[in-house]
Amino acid sequence: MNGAGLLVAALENEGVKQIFGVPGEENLDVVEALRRSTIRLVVTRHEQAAAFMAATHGRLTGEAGVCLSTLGPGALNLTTGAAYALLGAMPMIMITGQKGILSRKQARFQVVDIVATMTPLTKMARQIVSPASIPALVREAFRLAQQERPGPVHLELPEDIAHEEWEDIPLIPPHPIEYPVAHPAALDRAAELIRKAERPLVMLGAAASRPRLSDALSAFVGRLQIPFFNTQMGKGSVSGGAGLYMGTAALSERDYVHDAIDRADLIIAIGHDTVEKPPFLMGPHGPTVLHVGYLPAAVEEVFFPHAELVGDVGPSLRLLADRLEGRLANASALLPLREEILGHLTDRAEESRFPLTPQRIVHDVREVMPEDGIACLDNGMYKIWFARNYRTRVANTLLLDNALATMGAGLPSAMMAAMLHPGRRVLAVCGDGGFMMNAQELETAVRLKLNLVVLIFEDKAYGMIRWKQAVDHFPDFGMTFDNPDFVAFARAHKANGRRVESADGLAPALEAAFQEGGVQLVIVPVDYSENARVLVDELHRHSLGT
Ligand SMILES: Cc1ncc(C[n+]2csc(CCOP(=O)(O)OP(=O)(O)O)c2C)c(N)n1
Ligand SMILES: [Mg+2]
Repeated sequence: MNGAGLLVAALENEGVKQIFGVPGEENLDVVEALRRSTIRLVVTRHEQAAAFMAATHGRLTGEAGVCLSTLGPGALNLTTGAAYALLGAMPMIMITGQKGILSRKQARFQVVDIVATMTPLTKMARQIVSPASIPALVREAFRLAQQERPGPVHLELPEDIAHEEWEDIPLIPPHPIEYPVAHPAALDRAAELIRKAERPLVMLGAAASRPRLSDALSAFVGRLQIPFFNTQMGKGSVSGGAGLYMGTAALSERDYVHDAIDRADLIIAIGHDTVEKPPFLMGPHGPTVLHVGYLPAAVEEVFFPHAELVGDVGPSLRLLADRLEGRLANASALLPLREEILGHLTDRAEESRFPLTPQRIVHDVREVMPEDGIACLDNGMYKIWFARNYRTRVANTLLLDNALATMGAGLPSAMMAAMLHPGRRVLAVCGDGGFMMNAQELETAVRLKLNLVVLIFEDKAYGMIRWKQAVDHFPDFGMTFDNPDFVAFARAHKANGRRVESADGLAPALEAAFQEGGVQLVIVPVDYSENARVLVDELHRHSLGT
């Protein structure tokens, strides 16, 4: 077997079912080994999309997704995806080609030091220098990518090592790992803090969305009856309409949910990852914060917990609840604020203005999406509206990126969700800017026969930056553009497209798109004057108490 064959056998050994990417000539031995394997090669139209898809596979399953590229230019196109997976804690393996390392028949043509490029963007970046090292290196790569805190790993396979014949080497079988549970002393200290709290509040952060955690979190919240809010990436991690949800901290301060946060004397921050835009700002007079996580907390200017419960989060929370269940007199002290906070989120949700308000769009999307439907967001102004206003009841049903916050990931992440969950409704939500950053993948989605609706917010602008420009009192300048005819664009890709022409037209358009199946674009004109009206003026007045 050659090096490529060994690599592909090692990937099969890890349970890999598909690899996304764009091969180059340096990968041809790998491509040939894939052809003979059980692994499907899914070519995309840009490596960045392949990386976003592989990362989303890791995010949704806990098992690393795999992407592939050639050397130099192709590998460089994976870097944004690497950063997306690194900041977002998504397990992913990137395999890139390279010219031969034992001789240099093409001098430095296309040669870039990709291992050095990937080093700060990954948990590990290695060049494979001998087929003999492949089984151990691949096992190590998956172990590192998947274990807490998950992230990307890069392996570079030079073409001569890929081609080199070697004896068969035994593969290393993977095994499940249970993490250690929090120390009893830490559990006692945490229980004491919570018992003494007068106004406790639970915060669910990004790590709360790990696929394996959702049942344990729901049980914890249900047993203790402490109200909770979540960060953007912690959204949906408690299932069921627990009646304890207080809102999502999409902004760092002054939003309605901060009425509860500002009054809390203890915040139990479960799985908070400071890659997210801060859900609240700690200061010298703020609440006590208890960090609960797989790993110790990172200390930041705005986040410096006073106590920590470190260990496997699910079992640790069960032990914590065992110490506290039925003994918390003040568990629900902040719950009376709930109605008022959530009430604001329905403002203008049914207004019939056209172009539509963002609140109306979020409302109508929720109507059309079943509880287990998955909405995958790109990055733009609408992300704040979805984070604040879209209610989730099933874990990982609103996928958004509040870590790298890159544009361009909405469509590829939705494609991956649609591949993993063919029986569920999957919606990509994009701006007219972000959609165009990976619009070429419509062809991939059609070729893969995915059922997928892409909702495009059309404001003919980089709306989010235009909003910030206005908030900061800069003149309106430089942020507008024109769009292609998106309906024709969809048709050109053998997909279908429809424009929403009235306020009442959105929900039926989405419903029809889902019913028809296949790849569907729905273009909705949006009125972003609401951004300043609500997110600046109204919240400012609210924070002043006027
Ligand atoms: C790759 C990338 N480039 C630039 C940015 C900065 N940025 C954040 S939001 C945004 C505008 C997004 O425009 P659009 O997708 O049309 O969404 P809108 O805000 O208009 O709804 C920009 C340029 C980014 N986050 N990622
Ligand atoms: Mg836009």
